[in-house]
Amino acid sequence: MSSTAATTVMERCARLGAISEEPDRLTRRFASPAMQQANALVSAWMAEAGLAVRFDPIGNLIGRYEADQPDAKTLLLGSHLDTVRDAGRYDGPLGVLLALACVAELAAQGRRLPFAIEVLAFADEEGLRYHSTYLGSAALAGSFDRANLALADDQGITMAEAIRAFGGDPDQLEECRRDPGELLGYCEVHIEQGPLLEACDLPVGVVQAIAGQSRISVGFSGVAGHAGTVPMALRQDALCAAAEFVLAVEAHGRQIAGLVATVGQLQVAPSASNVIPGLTTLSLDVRHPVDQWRLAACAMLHELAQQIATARGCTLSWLPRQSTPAVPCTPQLTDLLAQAVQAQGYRLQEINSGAGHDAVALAGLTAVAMLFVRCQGGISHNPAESVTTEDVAVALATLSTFVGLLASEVAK
Ligand code: HGY
Ligand code: MN
Ligand code: MN
Repeated sequence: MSSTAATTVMERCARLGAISEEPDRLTRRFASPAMQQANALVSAWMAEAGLAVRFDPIGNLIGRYEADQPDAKTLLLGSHLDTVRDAGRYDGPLGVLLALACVAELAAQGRRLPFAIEVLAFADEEGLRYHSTYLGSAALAGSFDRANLALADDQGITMAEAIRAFGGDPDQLEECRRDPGELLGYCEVHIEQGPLLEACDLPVGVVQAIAGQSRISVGFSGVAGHAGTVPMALRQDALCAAAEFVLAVEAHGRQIAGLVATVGQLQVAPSASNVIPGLTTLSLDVRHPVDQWRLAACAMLHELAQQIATARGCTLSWLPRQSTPAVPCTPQLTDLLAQAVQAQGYRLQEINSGAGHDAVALAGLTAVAMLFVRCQGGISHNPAESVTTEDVAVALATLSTFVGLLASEVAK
């Protein structure tokens, strides 16, 4: 089963990878027309496999496969369909399509389990459009922050407007929330986005914990001026302040073991070659497996930013956008996943995830487990992201074995 199905998963990742907001690279943001197209394609594949398909008010796509009995609990599988800018085609979609392939196989065999399975295609994990993240999974977990609805994107469209335009309903987000009593747990398959499995020469690994992350919007406001007439000593150059801060972020990240700190976005205004920049806005992303180290690093960087701004006659704006704690995966579920890996004949490699995943939001609702798939060079958030069909086949066989082990547990 797995190799043919794995080939289908790869073909479908390629087809989804061609659905983008931009002509020459893969970018698919929350509640965008490209997400509509992707949802239409995946919901057709879900229906073809015999799943009952629906959308919830925030735009999550959900395919349900009923149990062998009414009132049975539900196992959630899946991942996200949104992407970063200039993305690879596997971060998110691989987990959705692999989960669908697993359920499609059960349906093709006419097998019903002592639990229902829902394949979830989450609406927003990356947070590209609104700089928050886990919007879809947080709504399903009941932890969605309604203040997000007022956030505006780069075009000034609020999240509430975007949800309505997408066909969702921001006033009904409560309906997305799932009852934990109805759930067995959530299992997500995702590319590793790191080098460990390749270094261990293993196709898959089992995630033990997911690092916490903080996202902050930082701004330096100085004085725009004439590049030809303002002496260097009299400048309040917002870009020089930002540049000094970016290097301070890198230096701090290098100093603290386990810490990663990144400035991924930087806008300059008014952005003219003969004008001293008056305003810079930048994104700060800080992560660590231990929350107090992450929070201490954010506090330290905030202080550093203020010192730099003061020394350069600039004012600082510091707007925390997100702070999600580190999340351990659930041992009971993870143990079954570990058994499923070993049943494929591979030794068990435990991994901590530096990347965030929808499992972080779901951990507030139900038991969670994650299976990582080797990706070449650990490259991700990059169009060069790649996996092999053979490794996808191992991941698919592992997920199917995991579902079978869980069914045996539930049937006891
Ligand atoms: O940024 C992350 O860790 C994830 O890809 N959203
Ligand atoms: Mn992802
Ligand atoms: Mn990602």
